[in-house]
Amino acid sequence: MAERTLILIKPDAVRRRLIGEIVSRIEAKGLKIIGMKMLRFDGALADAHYAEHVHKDFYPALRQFILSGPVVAAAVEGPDAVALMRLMMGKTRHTEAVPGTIRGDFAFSTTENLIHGSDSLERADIEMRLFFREDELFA
Ligand code: DAT
Ligand code: MG
Repeated sequence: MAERTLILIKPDAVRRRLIGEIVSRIEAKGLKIIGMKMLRFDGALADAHYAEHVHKDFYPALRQFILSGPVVAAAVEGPDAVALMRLMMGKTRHTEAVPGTIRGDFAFSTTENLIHGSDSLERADIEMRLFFREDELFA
């Protein structure tokens, strides 16, 4: 089933010149980028995007990191896009992300782990609306 998922190329990946590498992998997999923008988070967007994490002990570090520089937001569409992007991202912790995945190949920190991808269709729908208006998507 064709799905849409929200991807963020996080501030560390932008700083490390990995935008192209990550976009290449998404396109090489056959997924389609239907929206893309560079932006900087503000506190309100961080708290909305990471609503499930705001009360956790690691949230202050995560919030500081996501505010630390621009990100690239991408709307990605294709069959099973949510699961495929999670697979390509690799596990959250840098010590568990397998080589061949984006985090497995490039991440050396759990906080600074290069990429965000929605973890369910429900979250994808919510997160997509945080970053894109319908007229910014080109299906
Ligand atoms: P994911 O980004 O793989 O969906 P998540 O939603 O559980 O992971 O957490 C969001 C981000 O928060 C994650 O990319 C990095 C950070 N994070 C998660 N668990 C953490 C932990 N135990 N220590 C430090 N940072 C953590
Ligand atoms: Mg998550």
